Amino acid sequence: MLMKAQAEAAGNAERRPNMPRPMTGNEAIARGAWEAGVKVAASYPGTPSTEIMESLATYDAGDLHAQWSTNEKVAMDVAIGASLSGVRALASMKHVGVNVAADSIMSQTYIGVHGGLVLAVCDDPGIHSSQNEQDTRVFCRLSNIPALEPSDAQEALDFTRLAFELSEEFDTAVIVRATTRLSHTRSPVMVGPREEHPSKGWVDDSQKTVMIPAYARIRHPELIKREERLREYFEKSELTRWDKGETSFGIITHGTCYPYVKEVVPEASVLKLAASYPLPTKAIEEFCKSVDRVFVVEELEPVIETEVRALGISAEGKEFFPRVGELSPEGVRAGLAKAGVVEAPGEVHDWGVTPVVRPPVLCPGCPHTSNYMALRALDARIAGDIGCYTLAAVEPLKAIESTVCMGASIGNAVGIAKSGSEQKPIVATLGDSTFLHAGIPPLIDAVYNQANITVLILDNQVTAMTGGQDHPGTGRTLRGEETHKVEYEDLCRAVGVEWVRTVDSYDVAAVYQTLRESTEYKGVAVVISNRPCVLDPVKLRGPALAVTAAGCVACQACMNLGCPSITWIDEVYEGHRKVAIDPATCIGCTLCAQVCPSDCIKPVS
Ligand SMILES: Cc1ncc(C[n+]2csc(CCOP(=O)(O)OP(=O)(O)O)c2C)c(N)n1
Repeated sequence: MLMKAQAEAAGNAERRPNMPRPMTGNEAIARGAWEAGVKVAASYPGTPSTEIMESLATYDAGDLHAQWSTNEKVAMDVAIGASLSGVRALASMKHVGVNVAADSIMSQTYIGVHGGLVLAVCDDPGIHSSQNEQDTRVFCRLSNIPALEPSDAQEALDFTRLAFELSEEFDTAVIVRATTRLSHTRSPVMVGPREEHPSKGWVDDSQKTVMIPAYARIRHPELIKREERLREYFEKSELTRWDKGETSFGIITHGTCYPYVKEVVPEASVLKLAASYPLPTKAIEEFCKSVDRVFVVEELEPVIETEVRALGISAEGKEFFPRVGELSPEGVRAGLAKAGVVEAPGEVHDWGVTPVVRPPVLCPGCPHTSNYMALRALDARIAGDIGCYTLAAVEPLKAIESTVCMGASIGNAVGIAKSGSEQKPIVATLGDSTFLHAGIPPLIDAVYNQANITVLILDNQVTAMTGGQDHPGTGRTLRGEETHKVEYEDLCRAVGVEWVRTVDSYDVAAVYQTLRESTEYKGVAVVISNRPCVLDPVKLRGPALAVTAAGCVACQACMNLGCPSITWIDEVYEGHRKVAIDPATCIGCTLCAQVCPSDCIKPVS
C-alpha cells in the first residue's frame, strides 16, 4: 500500500495522462484530499489556509461533506469523529488555529485513527496576515504527529495523498504543513482520479478511544514506538532525497526552502527531507559524513539544526540565517555568503524610486467605522480583537488599545474592570465571526463574575477579513445551503445579559447614543452594531456623495473617518485643505454627510 503511494507521490506519469494544470499549494492540498477519497472535511477560515476548504467544496458534493466550523477545535473534533467512524477525514487551519485545536490534537494523538486523518496547517513566516509567526514544527514534536513538508504544488497534492496512507498505516494523524509562499503560489500539477475508500464502520475499541488515565497510560508508550516506526519509514523512503552535488559542503533543507537552495546553489549536495518530524537520523548521519560542512536551511526556529546537533554533528544554520521572517533565494544567498561558501550578492541596482507606503485601510463605507468614532468620543478604554476592525488600532481611528488573539477582547475587558484601576468606560469590541469562534465563553464569564463592561459585537454578517466566508450567524453553510441563523440578542439574553440593544451601524447618532447608554449601565451590556460588509454581495449601495467645495470649512471631521474615498483638494479654508469624494469608490453609506457640521456633503442626484 505504502509503496504504491510512494510511487504516486514520486510522480507516476502513467497514472496521469492528462496535462499539468496550474494550482496553488492550497488548491493542490484540496485536490490531494479529494483524490485520496476524503469523506468529511472541516475548517475555520484563516490566511493563508482558507482556500483549502473553499477549493475542496468545489468538488462534487456526492459523498464528500465539507464544512466551516465555528472554530478550529470544533473542526478538528469533527474530523476526529469522522475518522473514528471509519472514513477519511481532513481538518485545515492556519498556524494559530492549531493553538485553538491543541487540546483535541494532544489527546487525539494517543487515540490514533480508524479512517485516515490529515491536518493541513499553513504557517505564516514573515507575518503577512497573522498575529504571530509560530512554527508548527515545534508542535509536531510536542504532539508526536508526523509532519510532511511539500516544496511545491505537485508535492502538496502528492504528500496529501500520501498523508492519508501513512495515517492509516501508522495509526496517527498526519500534518501536511505549508507556508504562505506555497499556499498562495501557483505551479504546474498533474492530477489523478478519486480513490474510493468505503467506511470501515465504528472503531469499537474503547481502550483506544476513551482517554481516561488508565487507558492513556497504555497509549503513551505506543506513541514512542510509532515515532520509531515512522523514523524507519522516512529512512527508507525515496522521498528523503539526496541530490548528489559537487560542493564540499552540504545543505539539509525541506519545504519551500528547497527550491530557494536549488536556485542559489544548483551544484550543491542537498539532503531534501520530506518530513520535518520524525527525522531520518541515519540518512542525515550518512549525508553529513560525505561533506566538510553542513548547513541547515530552514525558516523560523532551528528545529532540524538542533536535532542534527544532538546527533553530535556540528551543523551550522541560525548564525547565518534569520530566526524570524520568511526566507527567499536572496536570504539563502546572503546566509551562504556570510558563511563564505558562495559569492556575496552583487550590488542591488538603485532605481531611485521610493515606493509610497500604503498601509491597509478600512473600505469606503465600512460599517465598523462609526462605532470607533463613537467610542473615541466617549473616551472609552477599548479592548480589541482580530478582524478587519483591528485597523481601528491605527490612525485615523486610533481607538483600539489591545489585540491579543481571536476572542480575547471580552476576557481582557473583564480583567481591566476587575483591576479596579480604570476610570474610563471599558468596552470589548469584536466581530460576529470572532464572537461565535471564541467570544461566547468569555461573555458567560463576564456575566457570571458581574463585570462592569460593554461588549460591542460588530455584526457585518460575514467573516470579512479572510475573504467573506459564511458562519453560523449568516444562515448559510460553506456550500451556500440555508441553515439556522444565530440570533445574537437571544443568545446574549440566554446567558444572562439583561441589557442588549441592536443598532444600525450607519446611523451615527444612534450608534453614539446607544453606546453612551451601554457604558452608563452597571453590569454587562451588549450592543450589536449591524450592517452588511460593503464587500458582501447583498450590500446596500446608495448614490455616491459629493462635497460642495464652497460650503466646506476644511474641519476634517469627514477625513477623520479614515474613508479611502475622501481625499484632499488644493483649495484651502483658513489654511486647511478642503476635501472631495471619489465617486467611483464611494458606496453612499452617508457617514461623512452625518458627521459634516456644515452640511455640504450631499448624494449625487
Ligand atoms: C485562531 C485564529 N483563527 C483564524 C484567524 C484568522 N482570522 C483573523 S480575524 C478572523 C475573523 C474575522 O471575522 P469577524 O470577527 O467577523 O470580523 P470582520 O473581519 O468581518 O470585521 C479570522 C478568521 C486567526 N487570526 N486566528
